[in-house]
Amino acid sequence: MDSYVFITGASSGFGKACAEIFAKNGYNLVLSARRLNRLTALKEELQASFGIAIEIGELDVRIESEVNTFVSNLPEGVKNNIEFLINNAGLAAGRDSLENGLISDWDQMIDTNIKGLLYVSKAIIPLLKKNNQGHIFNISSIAGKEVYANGNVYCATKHAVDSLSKAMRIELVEHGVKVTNIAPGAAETEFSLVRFKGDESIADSIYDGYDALQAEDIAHVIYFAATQPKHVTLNDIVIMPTAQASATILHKQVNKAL
Ligand code: NDP
Ligand code: 8X3
Repeated sequence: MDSYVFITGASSGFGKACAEIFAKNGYNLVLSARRLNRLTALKEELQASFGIAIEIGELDVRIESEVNTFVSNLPEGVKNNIEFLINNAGLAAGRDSLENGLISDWDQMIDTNIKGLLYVSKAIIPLLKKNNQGHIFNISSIAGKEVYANGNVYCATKHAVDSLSKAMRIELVEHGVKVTNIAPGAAETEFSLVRFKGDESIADSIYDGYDALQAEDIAHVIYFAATQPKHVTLNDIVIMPTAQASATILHKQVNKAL
């Protein structure tokens, strides 16, 4: 297979699980994140298991020049064959009221979740348009559909992703490029550890008492959407743990955590 899947934030969680499922199915990969050591290990593992081609790069999506250099330095054979872009890199930083929130947290979320996604999309969209096909996955969140207490800026960034998915769909429909917005509920990755700045007990408590989504669940759904016939697009997918009814309503069983 010649097709490449370009994934941001492939060092952990959803991005890593997407790399694994596409690799298993014979797709080549372009993997990026800030933690290059993790990407190197993933590349070795996936190449050994599946014999696919993999490009990796240390990339902070907040830095436009890094994004442009990384994409323009890819070999022509890779650039011409990017079929899927998975705009996954993102984070929540903190969970405070606007009054108490840290501006550095807001900057990090806005710069990564919105501006980083835009920089990467701007660099990759011309490559997809040239081939009159392709498929962009934007990882939004249930926080892009609802707003919850102290979610303020994170929710705003994910609402922006939801809007940008709609905007991309309008701009790209005439070029045969599909756009799928993915809105997961609670998923057990490094997300909460990052949000709560390394506090494992708070992070773990987020997933206590119910079966949270796993990264592989999201990757399976993305792969399903990616492998529909050419004339079929799944535009917007909300994925929740069965125990979650809304952003804030979780049916937790006390015994389960014991
Ligand atoms: P993880 O923390 O496990 O993974 C986040 C990934 O994003 C890492 O690979 C990280 O790589 C990368 N990343 C963060 N900042 C940057 C940056 N500036 N430049 C490049 N890469 C960056 O969390 P998830 O897998 O859960 O998160 C993936 C996406 O899913 C995020 O956009 C998140 O908002 C969203 N999401 C998560 C949910 C959840 O409950 N887990 C639910 C709904 C949406 P590195 O640190 O190496 O750069
Ligand atoms: C992550 C899900 O509900 O913690 O986007 O915001 S939530």
